[in-house]
Amino acid sequence: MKSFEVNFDGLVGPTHNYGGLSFGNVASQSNSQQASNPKEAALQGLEKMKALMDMGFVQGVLAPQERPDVAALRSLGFAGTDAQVIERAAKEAMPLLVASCSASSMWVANAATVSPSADTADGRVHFTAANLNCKFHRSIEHPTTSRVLGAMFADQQHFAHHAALPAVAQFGDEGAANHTRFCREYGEAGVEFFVFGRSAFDSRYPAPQKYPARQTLEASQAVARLHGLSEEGVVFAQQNPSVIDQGVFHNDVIAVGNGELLFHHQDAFLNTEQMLAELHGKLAARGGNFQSISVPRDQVAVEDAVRSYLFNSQLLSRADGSMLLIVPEECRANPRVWQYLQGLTAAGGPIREVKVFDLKQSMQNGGGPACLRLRVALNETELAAVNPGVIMTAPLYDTLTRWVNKHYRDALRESDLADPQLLLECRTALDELTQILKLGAVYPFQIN
Ligand code: SUG
Repeated sequence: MKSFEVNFDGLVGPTHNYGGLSFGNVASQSNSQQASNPKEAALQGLEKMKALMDMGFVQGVLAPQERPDVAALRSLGFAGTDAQVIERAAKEAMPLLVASCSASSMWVANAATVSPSADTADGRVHFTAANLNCKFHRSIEHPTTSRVLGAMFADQQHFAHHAALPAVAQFGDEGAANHTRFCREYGEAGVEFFVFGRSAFDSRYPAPQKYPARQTLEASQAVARLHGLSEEGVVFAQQNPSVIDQGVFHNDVIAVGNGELLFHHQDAFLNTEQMLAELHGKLAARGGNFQSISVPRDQVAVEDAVRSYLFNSQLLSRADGSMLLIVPEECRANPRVWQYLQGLTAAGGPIREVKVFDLKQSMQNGGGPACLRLRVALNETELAAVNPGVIMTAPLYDTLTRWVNKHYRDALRESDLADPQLLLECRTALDELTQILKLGAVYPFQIN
């Protein structure tokens, strides 16, 4: 049976703004308070989806969330009508209003961890929504994420959904941003690679000193158990705490994997040799030939990786078996990174082509091509069971482009977030979107 890796990209929501909300994420902190352009952000994302579809990849779309999140503000004690809740939060606690307006659900690599059916004990595709509990503005995403994923992957014969892990730092879980899967073919059993930043219960694992490690070993282990993965099909590895302290807040900022290949920075992990040997051995037992490309620090420093997002790229398999790397414009702007990429594609290795995309609106908040997509490996039968409304087609692209142009603003500043009209605009747009994507009622304003 044929199998595919489907990329579901997060559609940027109408409240995209630069709130400076993510301590440890260099771009988010340095672009705080700048005016954003939600319309441009959404169109840039749609263009990437369309380009991948045009190249022959199966592409899906994941809906944004209702913002401002009035219910989150109510849970913090702001009361009255929706407009009064927003007005009071703006007056008394602006950072909370900003957090409740974040369009951060666009970075769907953090929406969930997904295990394909070939790896799981019950032969279904498993999803665990990420609790994202390191940051308040992200911790409020998972209830709606679960409803949206449930509406996209509704068929219980093929899809199993798990609620987010307990909402405490000991089980901090950031979803697929710290998870990669190696395999020979997408439909065959593979090796799932979980990367954590610290351990909550075992002090033998070193932790970063300056910035938070968002993913714990215990969270990754819990997800592997929930999904029914076997011991032979998983590898757990620790991120190098010193790169977290240099702004690598998720592993997908310093490594990306696809098929049998791991493309990573030399300094990405702790105990790298041992980890590579384990990956090699476990994939070999599944008939695969694990390979890795380590980018040396004397060619690309960690700082260059963080600024350019070289590793936050999409590594895609082409029909001829070679691979294509989708990188952000910032890679071309960095001479060392660009030179490295020229050498990489000329070397005759597995990565033969690089394609550049302008994702500046998302990049300025620390979200590159890989952050914007959730990978779901599916066989033909499973793909046929996905809600067809969320699979990208040329007409859907046109409809979504018109929808963005109709509803989105082209500038948003912090002062605009207090405008109760923004909530109405957002709800009107999302109500229409659920009809376009055939999701049914998934937003709080539609179900309460
Ligand atoms: O969680 N930025 C996101 C970026 C997430 C990137 N995702 C992956 N690497 N997979 C984060 O730090 C910034 C929001 C603001 O500051 O307005 C933000 O949430």
